[in-house]
Amino acid sequence: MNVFFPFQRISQMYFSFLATLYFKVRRSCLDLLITIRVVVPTCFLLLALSVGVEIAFIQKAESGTLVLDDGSIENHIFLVEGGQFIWLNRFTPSTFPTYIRKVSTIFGNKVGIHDDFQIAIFEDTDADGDPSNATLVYTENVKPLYNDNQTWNLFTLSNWVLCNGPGDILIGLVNRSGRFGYPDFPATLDQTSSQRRSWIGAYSTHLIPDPPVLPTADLWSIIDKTGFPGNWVIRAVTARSTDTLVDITYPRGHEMFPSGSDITITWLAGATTAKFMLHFSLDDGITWIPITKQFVYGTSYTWRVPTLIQNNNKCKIKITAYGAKGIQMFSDESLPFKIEVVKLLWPAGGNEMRSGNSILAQWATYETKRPVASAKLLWMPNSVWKLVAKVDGNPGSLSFVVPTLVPSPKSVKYKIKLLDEQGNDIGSDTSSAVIYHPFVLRHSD
Ligand SMILES: [Ca+2]
Ligand SMILES: [Ca+2]
Repeated sequence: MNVFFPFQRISQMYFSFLATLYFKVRRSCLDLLITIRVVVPTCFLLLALSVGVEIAFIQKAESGTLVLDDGSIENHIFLVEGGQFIWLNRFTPSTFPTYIRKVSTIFGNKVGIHDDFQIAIFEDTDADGDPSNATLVYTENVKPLYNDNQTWNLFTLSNWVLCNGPGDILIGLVNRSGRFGYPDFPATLDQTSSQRRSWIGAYSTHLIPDPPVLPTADLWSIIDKTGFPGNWVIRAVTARSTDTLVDITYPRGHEMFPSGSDITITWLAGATTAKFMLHFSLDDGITWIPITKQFVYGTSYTWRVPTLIQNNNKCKIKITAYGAKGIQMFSDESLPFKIEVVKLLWPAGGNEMRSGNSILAQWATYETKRPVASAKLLWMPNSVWKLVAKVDGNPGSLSFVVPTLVPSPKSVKYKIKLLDEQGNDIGSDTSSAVIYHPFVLRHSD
């Protein structure tokens, strides 16, 4: 017995231990089950709630546009002697607060692509239809992206502009490069019908104070009363809330970036956005290529511009915002910009040349896919590209004499083409038209 006693005790202890363990395990299983039952739905509920909050935020953004014009331009307005003026559209949004995100307009070809313009945003809360007592809330300086009389210049503002209302928002432009004698015809007017909401102001000094002041002293009128009834071609993109938005502030569109260079993409990020996915396109937004495999945090990213095999002016950036729980929010696309492998600096077009002239063609080369083995200069005198000269290596310039052509073309184009060891094209750039003057012999009478 004594022999077995300890064993019995041990076995008793053992069974008692097993029993305790069993009950403990059972209890902890139950606890676990209870925990799972309680915690899991709470998790789901919390997740659902937070996801729901993110979705609710998305619905709150409600983007809209402020538009008076019909999109077709019937007139271009400038001051008879030239000079700066301000032209504004009066909008009455149905809901406030309203954030102004982007302002757009169309410019005609009398405007220079390097001219300075100023966007000016005012609020007029008395809702009397007369913007004379409007308060300036925002200005931003911009340059035209396009001056072809048809492509919209869409300017994403560097800040979201909060208008608390009620009443009117005035969105105007000032031609800051305007000066005495400069017929820039900067203000495009839709005259198909008039909403009687477009205003104009100027000073006899030919200048507009910076920041602009309303009303101007010498000319302040609804445009209809000056003999030009219509609506300025100025629009705005708005939002009720910016919480879930992303707006790209750089690149803005129309920039030229050397192939292989670094640029810093920047954006405005809404309060509930947490992370971003960045893409680029080389075909005007038809297909998108990820810039990053992982989410990007913050509001800027340094991007190594891809090294292309050809100059490309259909490049775009897209940024998509996500909430902290991974819910996809809004996205924004830039306007198209250009990536260049090579640039023909001279003759670049817009100049003149005469047969017999000695010309030094010059080009700049950026990062190429493969080493440049040779370069060819071509020209198009009669709708077909013909070789002007070929050089070994990539000297960046070569000289040639302009031949005399019969019949004589009115204009010609030039092209620089870079070739690799195997003779494959690894980059080219074409000039715009160069006026061609033939060498003419005259006899005396
Ligand atoms: Ca029209
Ligand atoms: Ca007023």
